Amino acid sequence: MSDDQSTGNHDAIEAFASENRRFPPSDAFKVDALITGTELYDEAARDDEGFWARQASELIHWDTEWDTVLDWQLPYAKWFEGGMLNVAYNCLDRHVLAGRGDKIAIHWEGEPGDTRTITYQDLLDEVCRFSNVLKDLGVQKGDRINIYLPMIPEAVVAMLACARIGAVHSVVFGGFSSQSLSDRINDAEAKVLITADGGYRRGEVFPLKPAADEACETTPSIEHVVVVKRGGNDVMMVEARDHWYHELMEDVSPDCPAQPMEAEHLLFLLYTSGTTGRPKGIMHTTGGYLTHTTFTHKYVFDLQPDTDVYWCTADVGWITGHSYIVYGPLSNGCTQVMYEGVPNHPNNDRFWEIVEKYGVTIFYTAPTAIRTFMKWGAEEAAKHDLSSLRVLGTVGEPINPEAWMWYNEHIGGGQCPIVDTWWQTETGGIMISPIPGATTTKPGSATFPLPGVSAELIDDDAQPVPVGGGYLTLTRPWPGMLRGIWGDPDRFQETYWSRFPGRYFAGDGAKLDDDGYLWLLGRVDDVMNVSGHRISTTEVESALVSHPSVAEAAVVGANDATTGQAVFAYVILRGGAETDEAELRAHVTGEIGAIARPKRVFITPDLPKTRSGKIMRRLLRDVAEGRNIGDTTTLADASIVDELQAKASESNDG
Ligand code: 7RM
Repeated sequence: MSDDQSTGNHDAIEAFASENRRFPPSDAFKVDALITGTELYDEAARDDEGFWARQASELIHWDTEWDTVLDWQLPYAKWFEGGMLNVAYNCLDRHVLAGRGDKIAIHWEGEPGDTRTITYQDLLDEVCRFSNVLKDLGVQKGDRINIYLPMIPEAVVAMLACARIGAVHSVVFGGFSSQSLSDRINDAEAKVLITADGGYRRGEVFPLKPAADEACETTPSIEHVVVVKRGGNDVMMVEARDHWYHELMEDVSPDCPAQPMEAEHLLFLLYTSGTTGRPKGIMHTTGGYLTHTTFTHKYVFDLQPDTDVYWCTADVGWITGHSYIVYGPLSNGCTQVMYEGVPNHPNNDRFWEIVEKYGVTIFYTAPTAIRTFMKWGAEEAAKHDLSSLRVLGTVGEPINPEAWMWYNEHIGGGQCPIVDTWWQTETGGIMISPIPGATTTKPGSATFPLPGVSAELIDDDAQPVPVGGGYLTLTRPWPGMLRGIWGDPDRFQETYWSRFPGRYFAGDGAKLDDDGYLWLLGRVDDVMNVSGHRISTTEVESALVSHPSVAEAAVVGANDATTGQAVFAYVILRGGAETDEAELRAHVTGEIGAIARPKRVFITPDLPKTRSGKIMRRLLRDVAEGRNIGDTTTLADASIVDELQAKASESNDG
């Protein structure tokens, strides 16, 4: 810990760890890189609106030019008003019209090993037909459509068909329960539900249609259910309400011209769970969102459209799937891989087999996946030729420096820049990230705001923090920003704009180091207070993961009579590795200092995670404080909490 970091009186979070390894872009990478200098940053710093306007006109096809770039009535932004465009046209038609209809849009790989190769022409035809199907079912511009599908190409088709006709999609991740689905349908008052019989996961068919049926018992707005056949499992079809996708698609016209939409036309709702109460329907609109996702997908991944094979491992049910499987990549006309299943079916090397098979060049995944690969051991990746890879990305949580180093060495072969991309469902697209040909990276830092993004770290009194810990805020509107919460303007104002007037704040802590690099420190609710020190769970977790035996760690602050809170750690070991509680406590003391030494360290086979893979520290806090666990509905595997509770009580007795 350096002394200069304790000088601020209002440090929201104290910053402890320091990381001095640096990775400048290699000369070999810079030769063909899109950006190697500061030109975009300089341009945007002079005039951010002008910068975004240039991106919008260069990257997007507009049927009608806009009149005003930005109308900013805090907290409501309107981008490119007066402009008209169609998102599906930008993702499909324009590539086909430019002679790239035979280019592969999607190499789809089913979990059982079946594959589909889909060109831009194929995708356009399928989207046009399904647009006509929706119209025949009575869907009109502005109507809400729910999508509850596995990771199959029809999910992309359904989203783009909605965009083509101006319907608003609301995708619900296939792992959510019927209750979550019906809550989301009812909040949006959706008219049509698009689902499947089932999909493949871990070698088995997981049924979706029964959950959809159950949801529809309490969703009066649903008029039609369209069912894609994928799992082959038996399903019940309700007369007049339910229709097979393949039957509807049989005799429908493939002709459906794209209708231009207003730049601020609602493109989709995506529900995200708040800290309390019911989920929020985050609203994203057309022109700004497409500009933001197209720009960031191109420059953050240094996209070379003629040669790259891009793979984002997210599910389309999350914002990462929306922005970086569907809209950004297809708008940029690139070739991508889409995979249906889990990373360990049939074996732990499935991802690396896919990278080798398709020659993936850009790979984008989550820290939780990387830490799982660490646990499985580097030999899984070593079984395959990964030399096609040239850019690696991460998103979803802070990446611990040692997980970053492992990714760099064992997946990137020491050759690939890593882009650690910070953003949120609410931001629509990437906000803070390296640009791979231009930015010297440090393991664990998301580095700097992208050109056109204004981020500022502040303390409790909203004073800027030049060095050290603080709250991450955004001070200027950006094109992909959320336009509100569906049906709840007060909650929009309250959640994001009230804590620091005039600024957007969605709950993350961060620190700035002496070189101006940003380090995300997790949600501010996850900050611990030990003897009056505000310690980030992320930093203690990273200290634990820097021990050679540790693959993954989750840290929480639990009530403690003497220190206010005490540090409790839950640790997953790397395959075959051994260590014990005393050694790990000592290791944290060595890395950070005695102030962060865990009171207890529990070695566990698993950790409670949300369905999108984020560690649920709230549940661990409940376990550590001996409370019974209440709501586990958003948990991926609820049984792990029971195991941890058993472990906690055993060790307390002993
Ligand atoms: C894209 C996505 C948003 C929250 C966000 C952070 C955390 C995401 C990073 C990260 C550190 C990153 N949308 N987060 N990316 N933290 N470094 N690169 O994940 O709405 O589901 O979550 O995720 O806390 O606020 S999200």
